Amino acid sequence: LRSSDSNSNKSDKDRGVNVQVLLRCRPLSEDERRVNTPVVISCNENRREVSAVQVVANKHIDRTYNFDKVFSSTSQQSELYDKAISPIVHEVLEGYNCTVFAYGQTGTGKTYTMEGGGRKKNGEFPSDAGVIPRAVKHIFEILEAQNVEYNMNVTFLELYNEEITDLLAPEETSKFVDDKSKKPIALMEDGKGGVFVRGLEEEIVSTANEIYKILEKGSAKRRTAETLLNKQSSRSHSIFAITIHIKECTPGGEEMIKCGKLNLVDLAGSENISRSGAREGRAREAGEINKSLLTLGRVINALVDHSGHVPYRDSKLTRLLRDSLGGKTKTCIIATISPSIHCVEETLSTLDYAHRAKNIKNRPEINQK
Ligand code: ADP
Ligand code: ZZD
Repeated sequence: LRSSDSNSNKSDKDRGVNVQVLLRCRPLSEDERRVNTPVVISCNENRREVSAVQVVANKHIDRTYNFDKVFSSTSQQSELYDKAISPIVHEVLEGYNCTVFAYGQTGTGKTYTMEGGGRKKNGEFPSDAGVIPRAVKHIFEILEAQNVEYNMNVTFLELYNEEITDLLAPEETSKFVDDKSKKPIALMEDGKGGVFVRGLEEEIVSTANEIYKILEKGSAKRRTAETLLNKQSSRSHSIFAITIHIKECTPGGEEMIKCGKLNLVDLAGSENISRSGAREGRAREAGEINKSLLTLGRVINALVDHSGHVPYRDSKLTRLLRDSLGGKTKTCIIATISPSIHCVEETLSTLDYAHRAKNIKNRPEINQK
């Protein structure tokens, strides 16, 4: 079910469009290769299949899953961007809201995929730049080629232990001074079934370089907060969002504003979430249950099973991204896995989770004024 002119196509609206689920397997690390770590994952990109071999009681159990796209361990950042994200950016510029989630166990490449490893040296675009810097670059390239009037703003936040940190907020001069001008961050209902983050810094931007500077600022703030508050970065979610308003003239000479928003979400590590939902035992005792990640799983289950109540309100992540899960946003999930035998249990859990998420249906709509 695909259509580029979804605006005039009723079937999308009636039946809904499935959340797109992609699978990416990272390569073995140098250390893993050095000790000859066995690989248990094989990807077939053309058949869009991934298989995991598990040895149980001396028997090889082979499990195969299908996804909308599969990226093997040799896949490059540019390839993932061109095949999976570039079409999404075009939809954002047509006026859709789109969300990309990275989901997977810690160490499987969520941040590598979303942000990338590269830093900008001598102004060159790093070849291992991830989805965020590539989307930023691409959006400006398209807008500049179109010669349209637009304005744009970005937000960047982190969610840790159900607390929101604004990664773009100016440095607090002192934690010990009661600064009346400091706006507290809070999630507010907008009265139309949505939520917004009150007090969140929205930076107005007009060039890709400005956004890179903002990313730099955000990353620095994230690192400081991690050190200062002893945060474990694998337990935080980060959301970078770009909102674009484009002014267009209809052939009849009327002015029209199209508005698209792109949410790029790097989720907390999934290792404490079991295949059935909550992980009992060790993780729970250690207080390692991530409420937002658990609720995300429950929301997905409720949507897929049509089991009535969908517990969006139970966590900040699902309140913030409610529209991406069964709403009017186009959503893509990138599930990341390791090829190593040592991760096979978590990998199967990720594959099951991601495969189930394929059944979520959204009803995307263009925002137009
Ligand atoms: P996560 O965010 O899921 O915890 P990271 O993005 O930090 O994982 O990745 C863990 C390590 O693996 C990093 O050193 C990263 O550079 C490397 N890595 C992840 N995915 C890839 C990939 N597709 N190609 C090359 N290196 C990768
Ligand atoms: N993953 C790196 C940042 C980190 O954890 O520090 S890579 C990209 C998206 C969101 C935030 C940062 C980046 C990143 C970067 C690196 C160094 C300084 C600022 C920003 C990046 C990577 C490639 C191109 C542009 C930005």
